Amino acid sequence: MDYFLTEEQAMIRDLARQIAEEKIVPVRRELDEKEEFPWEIMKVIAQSDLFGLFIPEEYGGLGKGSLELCIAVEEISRACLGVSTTYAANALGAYPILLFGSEEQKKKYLPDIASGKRLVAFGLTEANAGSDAAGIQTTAKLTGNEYVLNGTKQWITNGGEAEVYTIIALTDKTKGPRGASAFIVEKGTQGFTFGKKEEKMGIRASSTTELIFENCKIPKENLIAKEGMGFVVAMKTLDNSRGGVGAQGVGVAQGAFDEAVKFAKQRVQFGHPIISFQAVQHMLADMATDIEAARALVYSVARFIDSGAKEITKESAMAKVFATDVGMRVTTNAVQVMGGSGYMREYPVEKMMRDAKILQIYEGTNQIQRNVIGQALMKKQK
Ligand code: COS
Repeated sequence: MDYFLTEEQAMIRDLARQIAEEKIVPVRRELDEKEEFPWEIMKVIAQSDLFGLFIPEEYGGLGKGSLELCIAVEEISRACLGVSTTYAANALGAYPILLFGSEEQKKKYLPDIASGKRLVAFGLTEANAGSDAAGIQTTAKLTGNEYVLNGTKQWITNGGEAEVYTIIALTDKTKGPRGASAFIVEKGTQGFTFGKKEEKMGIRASSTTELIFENCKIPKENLIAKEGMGFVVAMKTLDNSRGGVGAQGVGVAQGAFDEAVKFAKQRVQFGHPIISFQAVQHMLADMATDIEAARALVYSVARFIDSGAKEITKESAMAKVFATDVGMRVTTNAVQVMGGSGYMREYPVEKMMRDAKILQIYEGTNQIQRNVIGQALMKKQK
């Protein structure tokens, strides 16, 4: 399918594909087995300027948008979702500053994020606040010129490895979601430590840790936007990043599909390559159609976001839910097409299937995405 990418967008795709094939594919199995953070690959991505894709030129980025980011995420995801999670979560962490930061905050943080010098992480989730994001308990109390943070964030992607953290905490416990505020916290700040590194089913190259705040004092200038805007900052951040999770679904599905087709052409049973059997052809046909539909939706939503549309909540939820369900379905069927070989670690599809599962869970479960779409439909009818 021709998605009518500009010359520049095609160049970004080719560059990300080259990095994926040359630098990620050869090491993905080892990174998965050793649960090793992909620093070497992050350096290559930084040298290629891909961290700055969505950051405006005035802050050292390339001044591109969601579509370019989705294209890069998709290509990296084709090779390894663990690596692409690290890359995409960096954008997630940067969005609160990009969308709501003051001029000073943007000047201070975005150039280093664009160059890949400093990784970012987004801290919303807590032990008792996952789908119910408004249920957070971490507090931030203004004392003189400082906010004092107390609480623990859980399952934070890039935890421990990132230098900069955008954190949602309560400045007024009595106000529910309207009592939340967003902050920038730097690694190394006194009272800010990391808990255990999680051992995961998939995306094992990525780092997932707790963030622990114990009387952690940060300058009051590190408040993003205004007190009480934290929940909106978080929701708008997720609105902008969920399309990227959809792109991860497209990428991992494409990666698994390519392996399944290659295998089905080579594997001979009953005297014929298994791709000649209609049962296998039908599975591959559904997989190919799913992938194209998911890519078309993800690119359309990214273009919609880049057009400057204000209301993107429903559409980004649709891209996330559809493309990540495709990611799970296609990787599972790739294992099925490849049979016993697909189940073995010698082939990459078992890892892709393990990795794909998280896409239906993080940045809002796919059940929550359907709630978000449903709520938007209800509002429209009023
Ligand atoms: N953009 C702007 N504002 C939004 C918004 C959005 N996308 N979604 C909600 N809000 C606002 C609402 O308008 C409401 O504001 P008012 O109080 O001024 O009316 C406020 O935020 C609370 O919204 P709501 O009542 O809908 O909140 P709920 O607690 O019912 O939950 C969902 C809303 C389910 C959408 C939200 O909690 C969610 O997305 N959960 C999943 C979170 C997630 O992705 N977790 C993964 C960890 S982050 S990587």
